[in-house]
Amino acid sequence: MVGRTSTTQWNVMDDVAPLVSATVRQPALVPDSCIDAFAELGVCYLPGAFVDWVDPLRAGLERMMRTPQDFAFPNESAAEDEPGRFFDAYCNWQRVPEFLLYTLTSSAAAIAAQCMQSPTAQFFHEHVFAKESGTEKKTPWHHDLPYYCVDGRQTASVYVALDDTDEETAVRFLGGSHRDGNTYTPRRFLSGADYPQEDESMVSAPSDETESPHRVISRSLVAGDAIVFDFRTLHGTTDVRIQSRRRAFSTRWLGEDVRYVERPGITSPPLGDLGVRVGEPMPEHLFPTLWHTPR
Ligand SMILES: O=C(O)CCC(=O)C(=O)O
Repeated sequence: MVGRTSTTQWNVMDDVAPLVSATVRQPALVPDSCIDAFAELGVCYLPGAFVDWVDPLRAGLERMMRTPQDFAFPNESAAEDEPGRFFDAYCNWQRVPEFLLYTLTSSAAAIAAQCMQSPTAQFFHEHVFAKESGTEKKTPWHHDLPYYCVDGRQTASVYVALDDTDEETAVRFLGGSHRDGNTYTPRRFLSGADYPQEDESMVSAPSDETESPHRVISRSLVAGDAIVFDFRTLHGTTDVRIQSRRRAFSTRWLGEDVRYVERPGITSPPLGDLGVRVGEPMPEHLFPTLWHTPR
């Protein structure tokens, strides 16, 4: 079965505040060079930042991949006649103990706040990706912001490689695309096609990196390396065959200026019933602020 197969309820807890106040996040000091690259290019690399988290995050992901129907928003994006497996799923952080622990105690929140240059980092959700050995399916070029029911300039994904990944098959970025003023139409991972056009102001992302005026940024990764990127930075992959499975765990963070928006199409995740009004911050009981920069 391909595409989004089934989903369970994502918000298992009514209010995450008690868990947040009972836990402490690890601090981190992001080098200025990384903060500058994030501002300039929309992406920066933190080698080895999450080495200690590789095993627990792999264990959580492994369970999801075995029984995807028990988890929220699972997708299979390699078609039945295509080799390999391209799995992704999101909004399972309340359900998978390893993901919950990482979210509430790791330095991801501190790293996101510094890269976004925001005094706070509010947690949006997590997203896992796995391509099995033999997969040729590319991740289509896209940026994340228009998939989401939020808008703002201070956003960051903290993407942790869970396997060593060569440069040809690692996720790659179009440097500076977060500042080009365009909003790119969301794209389906299975077909690579744009969502039906419901917002006239959006433009189609390049289908190939050679079509873009922006510089391609790509690196090989070692398990535990982190990439931090803006929700507006275009990213994707090649269709080079994956030689050994490559998995990743990404958390999505909102800075101080981010607010709830309604989009003409369906958002991912589809969060239409939050009781929040356009222009308000995302509700804390479900999307907790996990970092306040000490004064
Ligand atoms: O790992 C990949 O191929 C895709 C990652 C991605 O699209 C994301 O983190 O938003």
